[in-house]
Amino acid sequence: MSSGERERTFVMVKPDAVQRGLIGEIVSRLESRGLKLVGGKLIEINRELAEEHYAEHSDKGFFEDLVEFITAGPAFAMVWEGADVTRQVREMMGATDPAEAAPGTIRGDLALDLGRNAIHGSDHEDPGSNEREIDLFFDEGELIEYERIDESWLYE
Ligand code: D4T
Repeated sequence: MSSGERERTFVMVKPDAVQRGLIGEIVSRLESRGLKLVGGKLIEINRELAEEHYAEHSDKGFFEDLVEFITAGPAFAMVWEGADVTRQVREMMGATDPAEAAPGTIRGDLALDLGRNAIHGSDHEDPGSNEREIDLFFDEGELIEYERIDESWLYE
């Protein structure tokens, strides 16, 4: 492997994008990049889980709307593996506010509004957030270790 350490990150298709039929589009982008899906499930996030996941925002004015939104319908939770994957997924997601997200990014192509921004990914600038979020949403037995057949063509 030539660049970056192989790691895992937590990614979630948010309820807006599930309702808009975008699970496949979002999974496809990550899959085509060469990232490896090691866990995935459709979930209904309850209030307790939402408050824990967004604990860092509990004192913000938008917190109540955020919790309401993320609990409003099913979300698709995933764990992806790859070189430098947490940062790479954040780059692919684009800016938090879709209005500011560059074309070509997931939010820049698929969303318009800050409160409906389609996707969540662990923060690469917050060390340990990927492992923390994976633990919050997945049991160890739900994650599968395997080799993708194209790995020797993806990594030098
Ligand atoms: P998430 O965590 O949802 O992937 O988004 P980001 O990591 O890109 O951004 P964030 O934690 O700063 O914000 C979490 C979530 O809150 C919504 N939000 C954010 C909002 O509704 N109003 C706001 O003013 C901000 C800053 C959008 C994402």
